[in-house]
Amino acid sequence: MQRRLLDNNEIVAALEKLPGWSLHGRTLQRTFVFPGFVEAFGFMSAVALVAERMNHHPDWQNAYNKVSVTLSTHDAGGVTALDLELAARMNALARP
Ligand code: H2B
Repeated sequence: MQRRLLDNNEIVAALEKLPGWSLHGRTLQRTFVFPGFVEAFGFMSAVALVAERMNHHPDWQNAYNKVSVTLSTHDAGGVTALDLELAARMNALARP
């Protein structure tokens, strides 16, 4: 069940394989830093297509070359496997 709320132990274990991400309350957060605005916006565009396909969308903010992301499953009220999956895909897309 992809939308089952994960407990903190499960999340902390999964974060070992998700560099840059950390648990903040009931969300996962990471700030990605790029050389400039175009790279940051390109990343957001690539993630948007993945998120739409997953029907699972990030809460995020862009400031020039930085993209600050908060992930949670709103319908479940916390972190689920969908957030871990989207975090992993974002990490893969952010690699040069
Ligand atoms: N994204 C996130 N992050 N959490 C959700 O619970 C969620 C979503 N629900 N994208 C989806 C869309 C839902 O609102 C639609 C109706 O399926």
